[in-house]
Amino acid sequence: MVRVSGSRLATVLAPLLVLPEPRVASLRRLHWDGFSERALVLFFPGPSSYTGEDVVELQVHGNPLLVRRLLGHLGALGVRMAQPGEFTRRALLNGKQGLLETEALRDLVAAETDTQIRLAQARAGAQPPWILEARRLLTPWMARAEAAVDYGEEEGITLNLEDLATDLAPLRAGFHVEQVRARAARHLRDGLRLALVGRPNAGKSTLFNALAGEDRAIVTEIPGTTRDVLEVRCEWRGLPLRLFDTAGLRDTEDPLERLGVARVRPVVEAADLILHLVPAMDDGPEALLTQALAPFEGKVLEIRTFGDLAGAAGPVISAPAGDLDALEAALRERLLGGLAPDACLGALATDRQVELLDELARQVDLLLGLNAGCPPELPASLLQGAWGLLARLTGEDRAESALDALFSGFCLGK
Ligand SMILES: Nc1nc2c(ncn2[C@@H]2O[C@H](COP(=O)(O)OP(=O)(O)OP(=O)(O)O)[C@@H](O)[C@H]2O)c(=O)[nH]1
Ligand SMILES: [Mg+2]
Repeated sequence: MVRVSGSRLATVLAPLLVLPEPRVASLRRLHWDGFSERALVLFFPGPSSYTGEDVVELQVHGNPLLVRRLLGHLGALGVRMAQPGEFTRRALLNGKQGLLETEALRDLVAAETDTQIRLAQARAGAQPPWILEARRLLTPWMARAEAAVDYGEEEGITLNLEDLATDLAPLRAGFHVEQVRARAARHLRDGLRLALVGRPNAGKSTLFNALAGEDRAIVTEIPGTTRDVLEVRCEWRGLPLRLFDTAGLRDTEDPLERLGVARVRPVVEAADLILHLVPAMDDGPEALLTQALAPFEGKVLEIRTFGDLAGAAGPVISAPAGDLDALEAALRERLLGGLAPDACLGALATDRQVELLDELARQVDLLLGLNAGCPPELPASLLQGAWGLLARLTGEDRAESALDALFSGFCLGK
């Protein structure tokens, strides 16, 4: 399918075809350079089109050479190739969709697992309701703060910070909920990077295969089976995973095994979470391993394998027996703030979004922590700041939109 967007479409394409009735699939014969191609043509007049401009779609036979020739002819007519994402960029600039939606569409195209598709789809719809709610709560307080700054002296208008704190408290609570959801959603969007480490025969490759749902790694009773680092991307119980199987860590003379052990370090460094597998019949983790993992303490999760053979304290699993509930619970706890993947539907998820949300929460925390005696300029600028961050989040950071909303339906009472 060849898609053309722009103004003056009818004029530019006139030598090739007469545009058909809008939004009706029509058969047309296209003639150029001695070719005669029957095409299905769709015309979407602006502004009711994806880009907001006139758009025409030409469905021709899927011969790459034929398509190249058609593109060449379009070029001769004055049409140029679109840059990557340019249709969507125009849609954004022409106000056909917001920035959040555009980011969600980008994620939808890049999604690799079912959960990632569902998360991106949920963000591609309407703006998150908490953003609307935040605007509704902030608007009157911005006006009151402005009034106190501008007319405080002569009119005796003051800002009641206690009322403000009571009124905006739900906002703070809401932001904090969204922060937890957004962190989890970001992890799911990127995929959880899990490194499996442990002594030889701890059951790393067995777990790797079980989570991947396929026999990717060699499993034997011989210690030191795995040497290379293996990576697989998969989704397990709704969790998009990037799994790394590694060589069992031990002091060894075997040169091949030493090479494998040396490769574990970068994997462990890049991981979101290091699963340290310790067989349940062992007294505990080996000193060598505890020492090697000490620098990564914050992201190490100790899991007891061989749960079918022996009991032990802490999360216990058995991949051969299909008993992995403890692992699922631990992953949710450690990486998703205790949330199930579905609980992240509609949450913000990109780095840009999460950073702005964090900044927003900081502003509101500062606002609610102000002392009763402070000058109104302080709350006024924090409120403006919060408003600006919301606008940056949604991509409408034009000053007018803030001002319009601010003064509509509000007067100074004079
Ligand atoms: N009963 C039982 N056997 C297990 C379990 N996990 C792994 N095994 C067995 O233990 C042996 C070693 O398992 P692997 O998965 O190869 O262990 P590994 O940690 O990858 O070992 P290396 O690659 O040598 O470091 C195999 O015979 C597995 O079938 C478990 O939870 N219960
Ligand atoms: Mg192995």
